[in-house]
Amino acid sequence: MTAIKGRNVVVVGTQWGDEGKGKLVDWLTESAQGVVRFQGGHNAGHTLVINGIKTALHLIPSGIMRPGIKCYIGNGVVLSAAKLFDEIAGLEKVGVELRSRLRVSEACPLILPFHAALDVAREAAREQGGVEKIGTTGRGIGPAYEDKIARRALRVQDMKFPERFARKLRELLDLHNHVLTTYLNSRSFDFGPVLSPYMKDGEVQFQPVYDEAMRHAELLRPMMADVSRELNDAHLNGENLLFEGAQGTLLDIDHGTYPFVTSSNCVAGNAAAGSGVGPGMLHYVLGITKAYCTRVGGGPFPTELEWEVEGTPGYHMSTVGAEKGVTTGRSRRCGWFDAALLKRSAQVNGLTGLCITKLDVLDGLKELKLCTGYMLDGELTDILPMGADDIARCEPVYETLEGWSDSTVGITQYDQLPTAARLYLQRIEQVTGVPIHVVSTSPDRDHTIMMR
Ligand code: 2SA
Ligand code: MG
Repeated sequence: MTAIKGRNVVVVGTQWGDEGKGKLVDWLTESAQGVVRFQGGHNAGHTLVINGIKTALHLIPSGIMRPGIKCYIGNGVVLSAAKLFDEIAGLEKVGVELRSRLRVSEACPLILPFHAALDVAREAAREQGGVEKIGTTGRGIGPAYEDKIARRALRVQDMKFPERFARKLRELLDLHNHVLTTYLNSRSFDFGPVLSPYMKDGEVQFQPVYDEAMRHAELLRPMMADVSRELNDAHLNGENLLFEGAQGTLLDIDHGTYPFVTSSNCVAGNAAAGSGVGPGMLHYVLGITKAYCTRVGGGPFPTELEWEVEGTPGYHMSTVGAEKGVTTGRSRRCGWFDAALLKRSAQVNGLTGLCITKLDVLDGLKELKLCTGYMLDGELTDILPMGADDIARCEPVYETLEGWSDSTVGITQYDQLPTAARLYLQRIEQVTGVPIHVVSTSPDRDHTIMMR
């Protein structure tokens, strides 16, 4: 697999997240010395199965499960120190030694307790106002990025200077308490456990937020780093780096189904900006693509199927594929493979190759549909249009392909796949114009087909 291994690789999700990036990142770390997260926060959820043991990661790069690999949290990530230390504690409990291997950019904006409250309040306000919810994970991701873009965020580096931290926190609380009080007064809304430890007299209090942050600051200090410099040095030393995308291309703030998106750029180009390296350091872009489509949260999904009714193909995908969110446990919506969507993804990421995951979930379906384009305003288009409003008006155009009844679980050789499965994969390559380099036939690390 020299086409992928031996160079700096970016791994991105090409649909709405949950394509199985974690397994591939973990597998690719065999030949990498460093794994880098460059966007998102603890809204991500990667499941890894190693030696039959399931581990869920949210914030820490998947490479952490392999001894000796360095893991970097780049400047593009919004960091909840509280969640980071929860995750560290969980990993240490199962014997993963990591503190000396984890490097956190000093330029990461912080997610503080009131960000989650604002996130939850905004969603509730949408619902009460009769507007479709975004379906966020409620982790405070959007409000934290808002503070970053508005140039008022507290960053990891501020934690090193208590007075500076206190001054900036007071300014931030002035603003956000005003917003939160408005939400509280204008609607019967209960922030419940999200904020209760920090609230008094209807306001978020400075002291508990500050005290907690300072406790975390001390723990975080040994991991604080100039990640940009360390990555550039690692590259000069001939190390291979793996950039691990979170969420998926259609959740990208610019290129996704806006406004039903997350608040960061999930596309491959952000691996550079979100970690502090130049685009010339990114050599190969692997697009992880589920053999069908899923989405959690609101927003348009052209090939969505009925997935709650027993006996339907959507129900088959949902149950056989165990389609539940790793972070929030929400059920994922399911639908047919959308090659026109993948075409958009291939374009905005500059994909070098595809990895098709969960092919085995389709075992046993009599026939499969594959979306090759849409009818929009009476015209045929072969690529997903931009933004939720136009995407919601698309009528998918399908081709029907034969399914297969044999099990593909655990197959590691391409020529052992049923003929119909091979034809399905070939058709995906033809329509999208991107070669398939890897096929995954179960969550297990070893159940992987290398194409070239
Ligand atoms: P947010 O919280 O502001 O990022 O939510 C905005 C939209 O982004 C979607 N989103 C996700 N979609 C799929 N997987 C995600 N991570 C978890 C996982 C999700 C989970 O990997 O399983 O456990 O529920 C993720 N994170 C954000 C979200 O659904 C909104 O549509
Ligand atoms: Mg996930």
